[in-house]
Amino acid sequence: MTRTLIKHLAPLPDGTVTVAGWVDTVRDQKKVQFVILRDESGAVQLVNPATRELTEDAADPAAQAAALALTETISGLAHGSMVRVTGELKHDERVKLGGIEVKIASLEVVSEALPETPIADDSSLDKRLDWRFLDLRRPEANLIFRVQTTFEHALRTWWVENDFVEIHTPKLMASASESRAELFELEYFEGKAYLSQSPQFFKQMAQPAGFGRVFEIAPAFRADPSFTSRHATEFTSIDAEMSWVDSHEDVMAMHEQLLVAGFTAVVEKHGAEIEAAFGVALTVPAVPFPRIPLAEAHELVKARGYEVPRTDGDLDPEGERQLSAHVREAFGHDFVFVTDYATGIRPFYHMRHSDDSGLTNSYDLLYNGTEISTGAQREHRVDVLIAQAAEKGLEPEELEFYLDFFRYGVPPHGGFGMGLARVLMLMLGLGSIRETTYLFRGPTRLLP
Ligand code: AMO
Repeated sequence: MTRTLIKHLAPLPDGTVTVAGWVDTVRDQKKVQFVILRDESGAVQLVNPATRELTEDAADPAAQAAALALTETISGLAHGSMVRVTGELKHDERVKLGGIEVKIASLEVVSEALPETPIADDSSLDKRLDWRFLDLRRPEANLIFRVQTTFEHALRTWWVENDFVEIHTPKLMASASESRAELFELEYFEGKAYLSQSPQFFKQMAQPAGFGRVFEIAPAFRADPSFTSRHATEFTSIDAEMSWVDSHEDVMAMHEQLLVAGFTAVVEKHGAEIEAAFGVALTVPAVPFPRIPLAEAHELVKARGYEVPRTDGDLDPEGERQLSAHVREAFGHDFVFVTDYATGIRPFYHMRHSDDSGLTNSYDLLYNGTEISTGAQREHRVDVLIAQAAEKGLEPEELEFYLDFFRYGVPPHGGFGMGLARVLMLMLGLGSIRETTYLFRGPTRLLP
C-alpha cells in the first residue's frame, strides 16, 4: 500500500492506511501501547492493544503469536527508528493529537536507531549542530526550510515576471570582489585562486553584456573570523543588478517590491504555522519602506541616548537596533533603508553624489534591527572608477578584467546583495543564522 503523508490523514475516511516515518515517543502501558510517529508533514498517534503472553487455549494461536511479536517490537522501539505501519485510521475527537489515530495491524522497523539519542531538547546550539540531521527533525526546524523554499520561490517568480535573467557566476575567482581581508585563498594548479565573496563583478558584467536585469541566489564565502550570530564563512547571497537606473532609489524600489512578493507568499502559506511555532505574527511590509540618510540616522540614534562608538561613521549593531526601534515607533515599520553612506565606508565601485563626493548613492537595508542587505548605484564611468579604485589603494592589474567591462559601452546600473539566512532569522525571530542555515559554516565548523 502506498504511503500517506501524515498531514493528509485527517480528511480521509476511516479505513486502512499506510504511514511511514520515525518514532517520536513510545508509551508502553500494560494493556495498551501508544507510538507517536512523525514524518516530514506532521505527527500521528498509533495505538496497539498489548498482548503480553500466549494463552494455551487461544482461538487462533498464530494470530496471537503475531500479536505478541508486535507488542514486543513496539516495546523495543528506539526513539528515531524509521518504521512503516499499516493499520486502521479512526477519527476520534478524544485523541488530542489531531483527533485521529491509527490502530496498528503491522509494523516494520525499516531502519533501527541506536537507543541513546545524542541530543535532547535542552542541548546547546553547538551540540545540536554537531547532530544537525537529528536536530532538523524538529518540526520548527523543518518549518524554517519550508519557509525558505516558499520565500526563494516567490522571489524567483517575481524576478521572472519582471524580466530578470537568472545567472550563475563562478565561485572560483582570480581576485577579491569585496575586501582582501576576508578572502579565502586556495591552490589552483600552478597558481592561486580565491573563493568568491560576492557575485559583484560578474553581475555587473551582465550590464555591458546587454542582459538588462539579472539575479542570482548562490553561495558567497568570507574568511571572517568573527563568531557573531549573523556571520558565517559561507552564506547564501541573494543578488540582483539592473540597467538604466537613475540612482539607488530605483534599486530600493525594486528591492522593496521583491520583498513584498516574498513576504506575501510566506504569510499566505505559513503565517499560522509561524505564529504557532515561533510566536511571530508575520505581516507583509507596506511600501514604500522608510528611507533615512545615514547622517540623520546618527542624529536619531543619539536622540535616543545611544552614542555609536565607531569612528568610521558607520552604525554599529546597537546603533542599528536603536534606529530600527525608532522606525518601529515612528512609522510602525520593521524595515528601513539607511541611505547615502559616506564614501570612506563604501567600496570603490559605489557611485558618489554628483554634488558631494563624500557621499555615495548607496543604502543598507535593516530589518528588525539588523542589516540584511547592501545596495547601490555603481560607478560606470571608467575614468572615475579607476580614480576611485586608486583612492582605495587597489591594484589596477587585478582589476583590469573588471575595468574592461566599462570600456565598450555600459548602461548606468545598480543592484543589491542580501543574506538569505539573515532574512529568515529576523523574519522568524530567531537568535542566530546558525538556526536558519541548513549546514552552518564558521571559523570552527566544517562538519557535518
Ligand atoms: P555586503 O558585503 O554588505 O555587500 O553583503 C551583502 C549582505 O550579505 C550578507 N552577508 C553575510 N551573511 C552571513 N555571513 C557573512 N559573513 C556575511 N557577509 C555579508 C548580509 C549583507 O547585508 N557586493 C555587495 C552587495 C551589492 O552591493 O550588491 C556585498 O556583498 O546580509
